[in-house]
Amino acid sequence: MIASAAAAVTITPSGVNPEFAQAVSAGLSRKGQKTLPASWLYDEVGSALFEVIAVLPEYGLTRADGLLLARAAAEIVRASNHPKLVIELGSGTGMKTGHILAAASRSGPVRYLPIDISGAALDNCARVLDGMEHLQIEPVEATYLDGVDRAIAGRRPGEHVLLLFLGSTIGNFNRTEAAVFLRRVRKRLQPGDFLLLGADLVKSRARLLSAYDDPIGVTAAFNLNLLARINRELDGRFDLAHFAHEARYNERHSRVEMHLRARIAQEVRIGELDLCVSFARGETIWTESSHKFRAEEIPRMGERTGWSCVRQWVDGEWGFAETLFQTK
Ligand code: AVI
Repeated sequence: MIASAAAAVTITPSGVNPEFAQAVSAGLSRKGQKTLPASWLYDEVGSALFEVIAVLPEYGLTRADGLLLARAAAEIVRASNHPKLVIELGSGTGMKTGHILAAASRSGPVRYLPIDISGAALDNCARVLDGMEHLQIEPVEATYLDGVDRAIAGRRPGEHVLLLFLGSTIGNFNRTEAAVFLRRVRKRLQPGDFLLLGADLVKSRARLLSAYDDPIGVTAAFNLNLLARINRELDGRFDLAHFAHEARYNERHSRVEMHLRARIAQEVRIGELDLCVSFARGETIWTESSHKFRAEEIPRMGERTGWSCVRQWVDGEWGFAETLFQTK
């Protein structure tokens, strides 16, 4: 059963999302390294491209996450005391979560509240899971923390929460931001609630670089779509042929960085921002970081932010971990 969703994004009369406009203006006006926040990679086109990335042979992350969840679902549900309220940060396609929900609803009704800023992603997720027996789906269209507040507000007496944060989205925060985020999530929950955190593990540079710079160019399109989105939504004049996708492995920070490199010196006008941005040849816009973890680092990160580690499941083939935490 699918319950209602509410809009979260404010659009001005000109059709411009002011938060996107502000992020682009701030990131491209910076002195030094230009940046664009990774969260803006996911418009309708970007989300569709990410779904293709997830099935590329070179990008094992999503497959490893799904396989681990399929294998460990019954254990996860048992170790989290058979939750009746499952909340997910990001709705994904609902496929991976289906394993957990199927195991949880085996012993009776379960309410599932996926939280996503994208109404389209929530619709897809609901479509994939609709019809599962004993499952009530209540999508929440919101940013993560606002969504948790709203989801928790509807908690029924005696219900404890299993909060899912899968797919290594935690890796798209830097390590400090990740700790702040985990602490903020913890503050919203109660003793006896659980968090299942999926995180990609450190692996060879070669493996990581081919995952983030695949030979058929899907990840390049995913990255370049951010400039195309600026053209579409903010009357930008980026010539995409003048930028190249670049994936770098930063060993010191154990992270893959995505950049867009200017192939030539150029000036780009963005009409809605009344802004002209200059690029030197070779200069980059840093669009995303994907941090990679050592398995033993993840329980420590939780312990420092108000969580106790209950158990960890590791996929050794690709290198991915699901870690179950309980509130301290
Ligand atoms: C969503 N996130 C965990 C993906 C990642 O691996 O950081 C996004 C992605 N970027 C490039 N490829 C996939």
